[in-house]
Amino acid sequence: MGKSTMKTQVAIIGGGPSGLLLAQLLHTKGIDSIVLERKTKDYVLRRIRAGVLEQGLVKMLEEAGCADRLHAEGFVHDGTQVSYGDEIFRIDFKARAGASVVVYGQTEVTRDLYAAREAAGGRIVFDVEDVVIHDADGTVPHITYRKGGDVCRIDCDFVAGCDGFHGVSRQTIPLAVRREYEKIYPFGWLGILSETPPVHHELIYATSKRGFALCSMRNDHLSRYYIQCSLSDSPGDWTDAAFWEELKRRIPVDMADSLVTGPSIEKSIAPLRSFVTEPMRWGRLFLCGDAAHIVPPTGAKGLNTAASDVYYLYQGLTAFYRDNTTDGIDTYSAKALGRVWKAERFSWWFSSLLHRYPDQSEFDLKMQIAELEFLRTNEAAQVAMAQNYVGLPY
Ligand code: FAS
Ligand code: PHB
Repeated sequence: MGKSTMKTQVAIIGGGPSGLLLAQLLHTKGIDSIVLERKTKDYVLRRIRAGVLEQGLVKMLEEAGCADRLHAEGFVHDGTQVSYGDEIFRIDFKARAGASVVVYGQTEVTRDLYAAREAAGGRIVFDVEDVVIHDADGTVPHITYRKGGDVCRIDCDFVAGCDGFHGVSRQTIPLAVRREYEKIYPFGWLGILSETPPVHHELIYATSKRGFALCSMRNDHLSRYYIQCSLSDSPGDWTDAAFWEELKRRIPVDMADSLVTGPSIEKSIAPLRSFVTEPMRWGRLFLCGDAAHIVPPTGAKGLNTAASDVYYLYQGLTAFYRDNTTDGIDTYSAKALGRVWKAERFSWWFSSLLHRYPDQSEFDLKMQIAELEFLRTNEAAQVAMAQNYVGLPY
C-alpha cells in the first residue's frame, strides 16, 4: 500500500459546480487548490440538474474565464409564464426587476468548468474514496483519502466542503456545533429530457387540480419537463405515454394541443426538500452549495445559491492571501446564510403556491388561487417574485 502527500492552499472536496467554480476563481488570483471528486468526470457530467442561471452566476463564470459557450448557446429569458388551469400570465423580469436569466444547463456549466480547469493545469483527483478531513478546527488541517490502493494525504491551509448533500464535509462539523433545519415535501418531481422543440419559448410554471408541472428546455430541440409525482413513484412506473398524457392535463389546453411529444432520453425523480445547516464554517472548513443547503427546485435556486456561497468564500480567501486579513472568511458564514435563507423562503413560497398537498383543505386551495390571482394582478407582487427569481443581490 503506497502513500503519497500533496500540498495546496485550498483543498476542495467535490467536483460539482461549487467546487469547480471556486477552484477556477481562486486560480485567477494565483491561489492553488486541489479538487477531490468521488466519481468519474463522465459520471458527474451525466447528471441532469439545474437549467436556469442568475446574472450573478453568469458574471462569476465570466470572471472565471469560462462563459464563452454560455453566451454563444445560452438563452436569455426576460420573463416566465405562470398558469393555473387554462389561465396563463407572464411575469416580466425586465419590467419588474430590470434583469433577465439565462437558460443553460448545469451540465454545460460543469463541462465548461472542467475544460477551464484542465486548460489551466488544475489538479483534480477523480474516483477518490474515504475522504477524511483532519484538524479542521485547528490552524493546520489536512485531508486523507484512498485512491486505488494508495492512502493519500493533502496538507492545506483551508478546506472547502463542496461535496453536496451526501458528502463528508457537513458531517465533519460536530453535532454539538451544527444546527439543522429541514422541511420534507410530500411529493417529488418526475423529470424527462426529450429531443423535441419546447412547447413555449419561455418556461411555464403550471399548477392544476392534478398538481404541478414545469415546461423548460435546454435549447430549441431539447426540452425538459417535470410533473409533481408521489414519493412512492419510481421512474419505471411511468411510461413516456403516461407522462405526456399527465403533463397535457396540467397545462393550458392550447399548450397541450401544441405540445410536441417524443421518446424520453432521460427520466428521473428528485425528492423535494428544504434544508439548511448552520454555521457554514468550522475553523478552517467552509461549506458551499448543497453541502450546506438544499431547496426544492421550483425557484431554480439550488445552483444559483451555491454560486453566491462560492462568491463570498472566493472574496474571503482572496483577501486572506492578498491582504492577510481574515475579515472575509470570518464573516463568510453569516453573509452566505443571509442570502441562503432568502432563497429558502422564495423556493418554499413558490413551491407552496404551485403544488397540490395531500392534506390540503378546500380553504387551502382557495388561498392558492387567491395568491395566484394576486400575483397575476398586482405589480408589487410581480416585482417581489421577479426580483427573487432573477436573483437577489450578493
Ligand atoms: P453537487 O451535489 O452538484 O456536487 C457535489 C459533488 O461532490 C458531486 O460531484 C459528488 O460526487 C461529490 N462528492 C460527494 N461526496 C464526496 C466525497 N466524500 N468525496 C469527494 N467528492 C464527493 N437546482 C436547480 O436550480 N434546478 C434544478 O432543476 C435542480 N434539479 C436537481 C435535481 C437533483 C436530482 C439534485 C440532486 C439537485 C438538483 N438541483 C437543482 C440542485 C443542484 O443543481 C445543486 O444545487 C447543485 O448541483 C449544487 O452544486 P454543488 O454544491 O456543487 O453540489
Ligand atoms: C430545468 O430546466 O431543469 C429547471 C428550470 C427551472 C426550475 C427547475 C428546473 O425551477
